[in-house]
Amino acid sequence: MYGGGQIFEAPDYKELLKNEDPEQLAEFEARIDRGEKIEPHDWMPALYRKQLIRMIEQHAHSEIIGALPEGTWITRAPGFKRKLALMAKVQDEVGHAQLLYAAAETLGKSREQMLDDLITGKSKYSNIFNYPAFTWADSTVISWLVDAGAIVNQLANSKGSYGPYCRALERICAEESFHLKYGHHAVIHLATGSPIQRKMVQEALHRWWPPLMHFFGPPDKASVHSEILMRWKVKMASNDECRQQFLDMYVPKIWELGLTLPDPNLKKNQETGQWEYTEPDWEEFKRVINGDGPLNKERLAVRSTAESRGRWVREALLRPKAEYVTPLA
Ligand code: BYC
Repeated sequence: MYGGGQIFEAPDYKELLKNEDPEQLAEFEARIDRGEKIEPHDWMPALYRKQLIRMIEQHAHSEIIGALPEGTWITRAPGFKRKLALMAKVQDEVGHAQLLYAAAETLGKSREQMLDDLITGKSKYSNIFNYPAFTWADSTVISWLVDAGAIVNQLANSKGSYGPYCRALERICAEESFHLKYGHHAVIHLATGSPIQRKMVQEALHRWWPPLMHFFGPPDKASVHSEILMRWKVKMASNDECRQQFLDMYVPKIWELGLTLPDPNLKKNQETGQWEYTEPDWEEFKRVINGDGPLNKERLAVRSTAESRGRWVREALLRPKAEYVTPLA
C-alpha cells in the first residue's frame, strides 16, 4: 500500500475555523451527527460552503469535460443502436453538469464564475478526462468503468449532508446505472468478438487502468480534504474505501471476460479482504490535475470555444428579460 509522503499541502483547518462562533459550529455539527440535511438558507461555516463549492464545481466540470472523449465517438460508433445509446449517454453527462452547477449556485457562486474558473485553469476537474480515447474500445471502457467508479463515489455521497448535492447525486446515479450497463454490454461485445476486437478492448483497458486508479483521489494518508469532509458528511467514504469497493466489484468482472490488467501485483488478500496493488504514479496524477496532462489544453480549448460561440445565445436570452425588470422602489 501507499508508503510515500505528502502529495498535496494540507490546509490548516484550525486556522480556517477560528473565526466561527463555537456555539453555532457545535449546533451545526450536532445537526450533521443527527443525520439532518443542511439546506442553502441554513447557517453553515464558511469552510463548509467553500469546500462544497470546490467539490461540486469540480464535479460539474468533470461532467462537461467528461462528455468530450466519448462525444467524439458518436459519429464513429459502430451501428445505429450504439450511436443512439452513446448520444443519449453524452447528453445525460451534460445534464448532470447542469444539475451540479445548479447545486453549487445555491452556495453563492455564479455559473459564469465557475465556467470562467474552468477555462482559466483555476478550478480542477477529474484527471481521467485528460487522456485520449484512441479507439472505439476506449469509449466503451470509459462508459463501463469510469461510470462504475463514479457510481461508487456518488452513491456513497448521495447519503451526505448537503441537501441540493445529495438530491442531484441521487438522480445522477440513476442515470449512470444505465450508462454502466450500456458500457458493460459494449465491452462484452468486443471481448467476445473477433481477435481484433478483443485486442482492441484489451489495449484500451491497459491504457485506462492507471488513470482509473487515480480517479478516486490520492491515498487516504495523502488526502488533504477527506478529514473535514468526512467529519461534515460531505464525503461518506474515503478515497481508498471507494477504490477498494471499485476493485472488489469490477476486477472479477474484468477477469471473467479473460481480460488482463496491467498490474502484476493486483490481488485480493483473503485474510484482510483488501485488494493489493501497485501504487499508480502519483506524480503523474499531480501533473495531470494541475494542467499538464496529455490533453488538458485541448479539452479546455473546446470549452473556451463553446463559451465564446455561445455568448450571443446567452446575451439574447438575457436581454428581453432585462426589459421586464421593474426597478425596486
Ligand atoms: N481528479 O484531498 P483530496 C463522471 C484533487 S464525472 C482531479 O483527496 P477530496 C463522468 C482534489 O481536488 C464524475 N483532481 O480531495 C463524466 C484536491 O485538489 P484541490 C467525477 C483530483 O476532494 C462524463 C487534491 O487532489 N466525480 O463520472 O477530499 C463521462 C487532493 O485530494 C482527483 C467527482 O467529481 C481527481 N480524480 O477528494 C463519464 C466526484 N482526486 O481541490 C463519467 C466528486 C483528487 O485542493 N469529488 N483530486 O486543488 C469527490 O468525490 C472528491 O473531490 C474526490 C477527491 C474523491 C475526487
